[in-house]
Amino acid sequence: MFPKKYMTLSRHIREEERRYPSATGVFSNLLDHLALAGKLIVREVNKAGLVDILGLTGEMNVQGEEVQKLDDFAHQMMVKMLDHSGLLSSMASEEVEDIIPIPPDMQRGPYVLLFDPLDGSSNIDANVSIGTIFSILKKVSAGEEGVLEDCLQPGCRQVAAGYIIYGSSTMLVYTTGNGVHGFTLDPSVGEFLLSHPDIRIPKRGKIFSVNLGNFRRYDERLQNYIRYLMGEENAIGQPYSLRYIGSLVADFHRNLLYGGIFMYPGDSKNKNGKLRLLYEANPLGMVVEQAGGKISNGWESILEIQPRELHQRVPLFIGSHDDVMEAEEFIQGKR
Ligand code: P6P
Repeated sequence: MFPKKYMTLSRHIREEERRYPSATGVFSNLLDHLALAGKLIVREVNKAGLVDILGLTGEMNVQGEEVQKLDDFAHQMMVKMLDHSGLLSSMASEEVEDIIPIPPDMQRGPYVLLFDPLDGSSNIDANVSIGTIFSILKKVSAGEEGVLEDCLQPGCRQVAAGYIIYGSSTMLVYTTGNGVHGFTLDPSVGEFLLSHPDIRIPKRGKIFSVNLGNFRRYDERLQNYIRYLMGEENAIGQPYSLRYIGSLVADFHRNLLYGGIFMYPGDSKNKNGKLRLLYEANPLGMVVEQAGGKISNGWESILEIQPRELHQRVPLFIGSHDDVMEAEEFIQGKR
């Protein structure tokens, strides 16, 4: 049976472009290239258990972590798919310390791409869902070459953002500022098909996601908030369920669809937590706000933060609007 509305990602992007006469096809092409990179990455992720691509390359990335081969592959794939697209003036990746210039013999474009090529990579060997997160900005510096200044823009300046989750199915979720749309990969035809139009996150959830192993390091106000969620005097009159996969894209995606709050707070050991501002918090923040949710560092919207460096970390509270509001009230001593 031929589906009534066989809406592919490419067609959806172009229909979005048509709604905004000032838009150019350049932007559609950028998302097409990202989707292709995602298809090539998932092909390796899906067979990772079958070929000897698992294990460590023995190299270290800028985070001082051993690089898993799939991480490296995903990073290389993103660069190779995008650097000759003629759409970018520069890129930045979790895997590389400095910005990634466009090769001199390749055409530049007006956009900047920041990405985490394979978030959750520590879960690869356990076959847990992992993902690619991307953030797109417009170049702001003068001259043709992309520079660091182009990457260090607040999240509210993003023109698009999203992620590809490699789970029981492969989904691409993106926003260009006109709602959030989810596409599921049909491997039989190699197309991302619109499966979740206009995703809206519930105003309040019943799930909280945090690594309670760090509880002792949290400050007292945050500990009180978590106790409140686990009690029966909270807004839903029953304990919230704890769901924590340990893979940001997977935890975020579940909460986006079901509602809830994901937290990676700062603590007595790491005051800014673990997650990255530019290519983890900001893109997911644009998605969650477009879906009616909220993102915060406990005190302000993360999307207003002026970045100082590519890999800076930020305490992260993200998800249902009322849950994140409540977390802020506890953290700010108003509860
Ligand atoms: P922890 C995965 O390594 C990751 O970067 C995110 O995907 C995830 O949310 C977080 O770290 C989990 O960190 O300290 O709870 O294991």
